[in-house]
Amino acid sequence: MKGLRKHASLLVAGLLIAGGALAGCGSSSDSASDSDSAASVIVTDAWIRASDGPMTGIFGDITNSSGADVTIVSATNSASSMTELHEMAMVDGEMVMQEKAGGVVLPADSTTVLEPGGDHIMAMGMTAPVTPGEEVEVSLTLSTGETVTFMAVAKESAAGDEEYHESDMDHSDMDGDM
Ligand SMILES: [Cu+2]
Repeated sequence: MKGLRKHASLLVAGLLIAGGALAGCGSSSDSASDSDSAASVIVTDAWIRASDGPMTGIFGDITNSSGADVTIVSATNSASSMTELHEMAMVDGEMVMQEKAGGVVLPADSTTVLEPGGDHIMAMGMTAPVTPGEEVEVSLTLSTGETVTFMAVAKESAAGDEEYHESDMDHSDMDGDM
């Protein structure tokens, strides 16, 4: 009996670990074995706004070459305890950022740009300042069950401070490579 119980609790622990990778994505079951699409979503030119905290934005170009829409359902990063997917919205005549319901959709065979003034990844609850040149690891969990991990390099940017006022969207110091 003892042995059986021990085995059962190990099994539960294993399921919890496996389930963690799919958090927020209840419907995808066996897509982790679908290696064909492993590299179908690629992040380039990723950067994080250098900041003393408590929160800052993460940006980049995300290319989905899979032929089907894919959704970023959640994210994590090494610079903060909490990560949200944000969008800009007009609230009471002012542009503010808010959590994007349902995640960020990456349309099939196209590149989605995360940039100041648009959809972005938000590092919240930073435990230490992020200084220019520093690299932060970011992981995205996709609706396919895949995880995409990349490094974002910290850059100074005056573009859109955390409130992202509409008039702040003219950012000349960004090296737009698109
Ligand atoms: Cu934000």
